[in-house]
Amino acid sequence: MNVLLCSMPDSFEHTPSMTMRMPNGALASLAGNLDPHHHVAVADLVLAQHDVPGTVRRLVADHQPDLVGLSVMTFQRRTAFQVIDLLRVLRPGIPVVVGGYDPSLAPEVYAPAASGVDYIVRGEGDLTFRELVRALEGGASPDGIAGLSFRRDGVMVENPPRPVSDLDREIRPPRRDARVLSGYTFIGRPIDIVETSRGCTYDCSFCSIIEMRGRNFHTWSVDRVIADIADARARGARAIFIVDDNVSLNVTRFQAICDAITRAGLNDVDYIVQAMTSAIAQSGDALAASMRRAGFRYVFLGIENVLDQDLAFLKASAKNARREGGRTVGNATTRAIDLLHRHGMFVVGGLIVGNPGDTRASIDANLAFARRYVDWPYIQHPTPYPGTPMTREFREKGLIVTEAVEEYDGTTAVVRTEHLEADEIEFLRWQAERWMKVRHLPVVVAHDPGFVARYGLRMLRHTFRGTTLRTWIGLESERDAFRRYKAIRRAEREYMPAPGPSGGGRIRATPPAGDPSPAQGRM
Ligand code: B12
Ligand code: SF4
Repeated sequence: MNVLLCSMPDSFEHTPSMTMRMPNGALASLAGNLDPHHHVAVADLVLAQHDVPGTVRRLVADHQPDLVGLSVMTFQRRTAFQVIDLLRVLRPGIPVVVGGYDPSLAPEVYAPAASGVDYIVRGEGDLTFRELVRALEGGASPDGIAGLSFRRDGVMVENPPRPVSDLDREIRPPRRDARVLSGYTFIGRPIDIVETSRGCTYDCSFCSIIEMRGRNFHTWSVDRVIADIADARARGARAIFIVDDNVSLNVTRFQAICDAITRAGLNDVDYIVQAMTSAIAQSGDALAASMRRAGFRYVFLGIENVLDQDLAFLKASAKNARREGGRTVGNATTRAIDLLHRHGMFVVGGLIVGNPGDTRASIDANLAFARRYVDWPYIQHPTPYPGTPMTREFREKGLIVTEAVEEYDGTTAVVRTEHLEADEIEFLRWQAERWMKVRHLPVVVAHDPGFVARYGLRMLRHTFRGTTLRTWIGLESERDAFRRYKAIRRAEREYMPAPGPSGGGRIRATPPAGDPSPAQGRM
């Protein structure tokens, strides 16, 4: 069969496509786990933001798919429906499969026949999708396929869930050669992604991972990880993002991976990873030194918040606790940052501001912390993704201000606090964060001078979009610039322009009639 797999084009404020266009790890993994005789084309539409409808048309014409699969995050839901509309115009009868976080955690949104979706793959998709394609090829019923929802007589039937996979035994390596678009980049370097494990045993209230797969941790062997990194590197990657949910759950294993990278001579690549502050702080110099030797450059730390009350709300106290002699002796964040800095790495500071009890002072405290300690801010607002415990709390407190999920991109404030309006929270973050980003520019110049020479001005313009000469010379307030920035963001979210004479394009701007609103169902 000809299978076309697409990820959605939508990106958000902290990952402007000019500097960061990453492959979606799910699609290459799905491709690698299909039976080898299928023709699979993987297309990350983030590489085609300038012309999504045209690219979809071309992909359909070039690959003549018998089946299309879409990977969807919640903030990409609206775009996904628009892409499905276009597919229905181009190939009316084609089976459409959706998977990823949004279809898994809000399947009811994709259930109405008007959604245009035929199959929903819930949770880990590699094996479910393989079995679905086998069933379609052989004309068999999808009845017994665990983890699948399928349409029968117009109604979406939900098969039982599939247990999480035993990675080494069951999940084959990704197929990067199935990608048909090019241009993945991280600040000018070709980038790829690698998984070494899946899952997490914590239960932070804002994170989708627990609802997605439960609390567990599964790993691949170090040898398989090194082979995968070597494959990515051989295909040209000079930056690699380790996308594990929480690689730092087992620091001994993580350090073994770092050392194996060095031994294999794969340390000429810039590595990026996300880690817990407690794990980094606890492991001291040994882990940090191994990471640096292996080429780790940016470490995203899930600091979440610097105030205890907020950490408690986010259920992120334990993962940020500093422990000595078996006792908690404070917060691990500054120690983790100090260690990473001492070993020459940069900290991407993940903070969440705008929690229910937040005041201007508590948000300011977090912004001041970021200003002082982190190299690159990755500050977000709590976002009510389907199925998270935090979403339930925000809903119960009546603090969610919009159900327009295309705004659920993490940097658009879609909830208010008990003391501040959503817009005010976003303004405070936006105003502070731009300058923190500018501060990191010299580091980027030193590492990637060619890229900065080419794109530096555009990067600055992007960071300060909304700001005009009038703002700089004080003829208008920063709030005017912020309003303009918000309008630009709204426009940026439109990836599917209105239909032209050739048809296609935006057919429907809102989710299909008959959908439960996100307020219903599992949100
Ligand atoms: C790596 C990562 C990123 C990277 C790269 C994203 C990319 N290019 O895809 C970066 C840092 C850029 C990123 C950014 C964002 N991310 Co992110 N990210 C992740 C992370 C850590 C791992 C995702 C991954 O690659 N996993 C490995 C692959 C193999 O697993 P998978 O994606 O789950 O895919 C499997 C199944 O879902 C399924 N599947 C997936 N798609 C499809 C499609 C089909 C057809 C089928 C059949 C099956 C299927 O099968 C796959 C294989 O088993 C997750 C999870 C986490 N713990 O935080 C968050 C996560 C996916 N991100 C999330 C969000 C919200 C974002 C942001 C919007 C904001 C933010 N929090 O940073 C931005 C926006 C991204 C953008 N496009 O601009 C949310 C999504 C929540 C939701 N309900 O939508 C998650 C779950 C984190 C969370 N907050 O809980 N992210
Ligand atoms: S530690 Fe990270 S992956 Fe684990 S539940 Fe918390 S935010 Fe999610």
